Formats: sequence, structure tokens, C-alpha cells
Amino acid sequence: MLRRIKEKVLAGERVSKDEALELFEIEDIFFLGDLASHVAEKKNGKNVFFIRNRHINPTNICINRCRFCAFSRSKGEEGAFELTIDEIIKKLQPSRYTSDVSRLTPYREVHIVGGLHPDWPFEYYLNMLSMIKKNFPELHIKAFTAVEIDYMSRISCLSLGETLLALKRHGLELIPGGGAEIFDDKIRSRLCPEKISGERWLEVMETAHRLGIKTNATMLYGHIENYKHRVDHLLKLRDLQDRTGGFQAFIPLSYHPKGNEIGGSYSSGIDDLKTISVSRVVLDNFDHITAYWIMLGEKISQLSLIFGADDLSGTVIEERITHSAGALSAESMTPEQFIYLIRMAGKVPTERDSFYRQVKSEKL
Ligand code: V47
Ligand code: SF4
Repeated sequence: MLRRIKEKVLAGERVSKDEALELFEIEDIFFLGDLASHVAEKKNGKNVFFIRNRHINPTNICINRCRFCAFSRSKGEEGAFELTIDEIIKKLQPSRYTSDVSRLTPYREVHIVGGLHPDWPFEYYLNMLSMIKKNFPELHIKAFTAVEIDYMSRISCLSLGETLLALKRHGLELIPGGGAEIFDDKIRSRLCPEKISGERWLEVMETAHRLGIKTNATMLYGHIENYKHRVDHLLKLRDLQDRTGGFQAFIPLSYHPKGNEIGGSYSSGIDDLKTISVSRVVLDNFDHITAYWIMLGEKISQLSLIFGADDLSGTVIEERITHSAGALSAESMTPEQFIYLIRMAGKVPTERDSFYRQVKSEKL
């Protein structure tokens, strides 16, 4: 059976649901690594991408309070925060760059995600986008998960399409992949009963794709789900991608167990590598698989590059979501560190913009 799967993948054929499950059940991770590397190299050669970006969380106040989330707070609770638009603009100023090389080249992307604030009107988010564009016209804005976009559509009483078009008009260029978690209804109702369904998440993404907005996709793994739930999740993403082609990258998110109601343990390095490899093989219509180093740690992320990943996400600078839940990684990485990690894995460091266009940078 494994030989048959290998032959199929080498011939460029798609693996079935049962075969995807079988891949997850394989103990020989080197077999998976070889197969995934074949697919990755066919798509991206030896290139491994990274971007100079900065994460910003406008607020951690959230009405959903997902049971795995250690970042969110209720209004008035200790540790709750709300940023003003001025504070967001200040965080994007060049004076805050950390490495010598970063000082020469500004951020290329801002990644904005936060809680579902009970009082902020839709106009606050639109104003945030406009002010960022006004102050930093060159900066690409990747903002708001499908969960936040659904919420904005509800508070503004606009349709999903109208909400997305308003965000786009004010400067939104790309949508991050968060909030997907695990699509299975039963698991989802135990993890995050208040969150939109998996179906609605897919509907938001489909609407965005049809309006010409590219998005990413994620999957939160290593908590209470099993391999069948992961396969089901991946196949739903693959189906949507067949219909729209609007996903850029898939980012498996490794569950962190601290400070939340679900608890449990960190995923193992073997499971992390396996999940990267199986995703690379199953999602044959995705161009990029991202090893999000904030969650995987610097060293497992580097190993992921020989297990099918072709992207390391970005410099990040400030990270609160995973660090609230016990992340063991640093909060930021310099371009020099990316280059070192990628070269030592035998790959070619490739600095990119938000749309995976290669960019030339000073000194590198
Ligand atoms: O949506 C929350 C997850 C996501 C925990 O699209 C947790 O470019 C692990 O989506 N353990 C936010 N994960 C991060 C995210 C992301 C990151 C980098 C790049 C992109 C992109 C997207 O983090 C949330 C949720 O799924 N999360 N709590 C936790 N305890
Ligand atoms: Fe709110 Fe997102 Fe945390 Fe859920 S994961 S509680 S939606 S911030």
C-alpha cells in the first residue's frame, strides 16, 4: 500500500482520504520526509521563503473565550488590553526594528489579528486600515481572521461580500488563516463552542477568494482531535482550493497547553514533522506549506524544511497569542537568523513579499 502511495505521489497523482489517513499512521517519518520533499521541490525548487513582518494584536478582549485560548480576556478582567490607532501606528515605526539589516529595509507586511471586542464598531477597523495605509503606503496589510470578518459583518449588518469589499477598499490585501482550528463539529464544540462553525469559516474564505482576496489556511492540531479529524480538515481545504485557487499557504498550528481550560501537553517533534509532511503531500493544490517557527520552535522549523515546508513565515517582532499559551520560542527572528537556518538545511533563503514575490534586500 505504501509503495502504491509513493508511486502515485511521484506520478503527480492525488492521494485519497484513506491514503491520507494511512500517511498519518506511518511510523517511518523519513519515508514521509522524502515524499513531502519531492512535492515541495517540484513546486518551489530549493527556495525557502521568509518575510519581514510585524504582528499586531489590537485587543485581547474577546466575547468568544475559546477554551484553548490563553490570550483572550473578558472586558474589565485583569490583563485585558485595547490599542488605540496611534499606538498601532507607533508600533510600525522603523525605530522599533531590532537588527542592523532590518533597520535598512522596512517591514513589508503587518499581520493584524485580535479578539472580538464587544464595543468596537466596524468603523474602528476601517479607520485602522486607512490610517496604516496613509502612514505606510508601501506596507502590505494582512488582517483579520475569518472569525473576525464574520463578526464585523454581524455588527455592521452588512453581507459578507459587502464587509469584505469595505475592508478591501480601506487597505486590506490579504487574510490570515487563523480561526480554522479543526472543522469537525464535535471537536469544535468542545474546543470553542462560541466560535463560527467550520462551514462558515470556509464560506468566509470562499467569499474572499471570489472577490480576489487571497488568504491563508491553518489547522490547530495536537489537542483532543485524532488523525481522522485532521484528514477531514485537510480535504475540506483541498476541495475549496480546487474551486477557488485562493489559498496561498497552509500553516499547521501546533497546540500549546498552558494557561487555558483544555490543558494537556505540547505536541511532539515527530508529530510536528509528520503533520508538515502529510499536509505537503495531501494539499497538492497549495503552493506553500509554512513552518510557523513561533509555534514549532526554531529547531523543529529548520528540520521541517527537509520534511516538506518551504516557508518560515516572518520576523514577527511581537507575539502574544502563542506566548500566552506557553510558547518556548523567541518572539522575533532577524533576517540573518532566517538565512542561517535555511542555508544550514541545504536550501536557498528567499526573501518575499506578502504574495510570495521574491524581493531584493540590502546586505543579504
Ligand atoms: O486563530 C490560539 C491559534 C491562531 C492557541 O495566516 C493557538 O499567515 C496553539 O492563525 N495553541 C493565530 N495555537 C495564529 C495564526 C497565524 C499565525 C501565523 C501566520 C498566520 C497566517 C496565521 O493561533 C488562532 C488559533 O488558531 N491559537 N490559541 C494555542 N493555545
Ligand atoms: Fe477570541 Fe480568537 Fe482567542 Fe477564540 S482564539 S477566544 S476567537 S481571540
